Parts: sequence; C-alpha cells; structure tokens
Amino acid sequence: MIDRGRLERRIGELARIGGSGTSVSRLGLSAEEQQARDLIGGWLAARGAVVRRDAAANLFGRTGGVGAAVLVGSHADSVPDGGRFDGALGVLCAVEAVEALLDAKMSLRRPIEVVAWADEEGARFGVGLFGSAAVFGRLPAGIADRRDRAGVSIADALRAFGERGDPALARRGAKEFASYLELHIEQGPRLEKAGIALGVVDAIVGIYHARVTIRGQADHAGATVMTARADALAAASEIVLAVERLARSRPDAVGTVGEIAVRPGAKNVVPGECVFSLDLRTSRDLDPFIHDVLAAVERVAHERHVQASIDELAHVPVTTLDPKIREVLRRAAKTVGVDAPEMTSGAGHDAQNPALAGVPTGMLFVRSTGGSHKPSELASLDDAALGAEALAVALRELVS
Ligand code: HGY
Ligand code: MN
Ligand code: MN
Repeated sequence: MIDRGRLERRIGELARIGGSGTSVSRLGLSAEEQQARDLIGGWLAARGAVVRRDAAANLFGRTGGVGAAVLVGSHADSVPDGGRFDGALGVLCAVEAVEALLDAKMSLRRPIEVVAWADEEGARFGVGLFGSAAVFGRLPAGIADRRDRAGVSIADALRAFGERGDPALARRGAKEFASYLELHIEQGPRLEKAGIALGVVDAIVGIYHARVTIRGQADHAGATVMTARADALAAASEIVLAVERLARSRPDAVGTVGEIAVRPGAKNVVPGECVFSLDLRTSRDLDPFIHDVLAAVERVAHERHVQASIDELAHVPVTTLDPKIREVLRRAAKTVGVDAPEMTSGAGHDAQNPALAGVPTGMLFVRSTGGSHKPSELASLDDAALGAEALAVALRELVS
C-alpha cells in the first residue's frame, strides 16, 4: 500500500531542515520547527486535507468528514544535535499511511487527523510534551512565561509565529478523537538484539522533570579556607552522584542530570550558585523514587549549608496504553509479516497525553540502531517502510 520511494524522499527532505550531515537541530518553537510544519502541511494540503496550526503551534491535517477522528502522528522537533528519526519518522509514516489509504481510494468512515506535535523535547524551555499537553489540558501552570537561555518566553515564541501567546487556547476535548496512534523509533537496543523490525508499546515510563537551584556562597578561591566555604557546585556534584546511586538501587529506574550551569563560573571563584536538571523515570513507583531523590537534595543542602530549591517541570505518571489499540497494532504488524513483541517505552512520548486524557492510544515501535538523541540514530528504510505499512493497515481497520 505505501509508496516506499515517497517515504524515502521525505525522510531526506525533512532531515535537511535544521540538519547537518546525519545530525538534526530543530528545537521546539524554533524557525526550523516551523519550516518542518510548512513542509508537512504542504504534503497534506496537496491531498486535500484541511491543514491548520493551533495556538500551541501543533500542526493538524484533517481528512474525511465530521465526527470523532483517528489522530495519528508524532513530534516535529528534535533535541540539539539529535538524530533524523526521533519524532520525524512518526510524522512521516503518518502522512505516508494516510496518503496510501487515499491512493487506494479507501472510503473513510471516520476522519483522520495527522498531527505534528510542537516541542515534544522541551529542549529550549524545559517542559517536554508541550504541544500535546496543550491540546489535552495537561500544561503546567504559568508555562507561557517560561524562558529559554536567550530570555525568550514561550508566549514570545508563539507570538513570533502569529499566535496569541497562550498555548492553553489549543485545548481540545478528548471526545474529538476516537483513538490516537503514534509510530516512533524504539531508541533503545531491544528490537535490534531480538532481530525484530517492529514492537508494540504496552506502557510508557513515568517521568519527573525538574530544575534544581543550589545557592551557596561565591568567594575567593585562594583566600577562602575549605572550612569556610558553601560551594554550590560541590553540593550539586554530591546530589548528582546520589541520583545515580538511587536510580541504580531500583530495578526499572533511570536518573539523569543532563544540564548544569555554574555561577559566576570562573576558575578562581568558589561557585556561588549551581542550576541543574533532574530527569527521573521508572515503569513503577515513580513517586517514592522522586521522594528519595528530593530527600537527598535536602540532606546534602543541610550538611553543606547551602539552599536548595526545586522547580518542577513535568510529572507524568506511568501510562498504560489501550489493550484494544495494542491488539490492532499487533494484528497490523502480523499482516506485514512481523510478530511484534509488546514492550515498555523508556522514552517519554506525546502519546502519554491523549492516553491520560482518556483517548484510546497505541504506539508502534520501529527498530532503531546507533542509540538516540544523537546523530548516529538510525532506522533502515526497510524497517521504516514496514512500520508505515503496518500503520496504514491499523489506520484502515480503525477508519473503515
Ligand atoms: O526524553 C524523552 O524521553 C523524549 O525523547 N522526549
Ligand atoms: Mn526524543
Ligand atoms: Mn521522540
């Protein structure tokens, strides 16, 4: 059903937006992400879809009549210096699957909406799953005022696109959607190790994101004896190692500090302030894990006579996906010759927001190699085409 050549061409076209070699930097709410929306919107409009961008900069292309739509897509943004397939492949396969159904002159009993979510990674403003959270009413309070390193707020970035600066205006009712499907690269090694091209996601890990600020006492690095210091970076370093120890002590948990900034940041000044990110995930008991990490922050702050403050950015519970949709996806994978295993996603995905809003949601994984969130991320064209074909089969079942 799908047109393999069209998919291959489009993988290349989209990767060139914000791309350099096999690396892609297409940050959320950036000009590059908008270029991606323009490209994707052009493909959809050329097939007669009603294309629109919402107040949170999500792109929708609707085909078919009135009523609850099958929503299918993924995110258009990337992490800095990321790969060509994370998010992008899900959007490209969604477009390809819909075009395949149109090419086959399928009668659509339900409308289909293709979506390219805005700012899933939260790379600029810190809050991930932004676009889908806006549509399903799960945005953290005050989010439009959050600023990137250049001091640009989410509201400013949206207004620069001609939107009104309030992402909450993108809110839609869950009842507008009969189901949500998302194809995504696995981003881990399991399908590759198993030698299987496709997987079906049974659940997505719970995720906690926060920004921790440690305030100590800047001072002269030479004239300040060790016993008279309140070194913010030394305290942060102890916390980073505590995060690693606590994550290692829990099966199914991971803990990462991926961003850190030191002020004033000079070799001969005792660090007065340190700001760092927290990314905690587990497929069960997320809250006790968070509790233990925050207790470690408190303990270290007390012992080292520094102040610690926590700015929570996201708290998404473990999200089980819909059994019926999972069955549709397993059957569709079987149709293309793959006995797809069920597997839990260690990566977070936009799918968590429709699922938590009550929309029957499923995800199809495509084998990827070379890790993820880096230029070596790779999905073969064979596997991408298999994924697109399975997605088209699943869509056909859900709309016919
Ligand atoms: O961080 C994640 O899991 C996703 O790539 N945003
Ligand atoms: Mn990602
Ligand atoms: Mn992704």
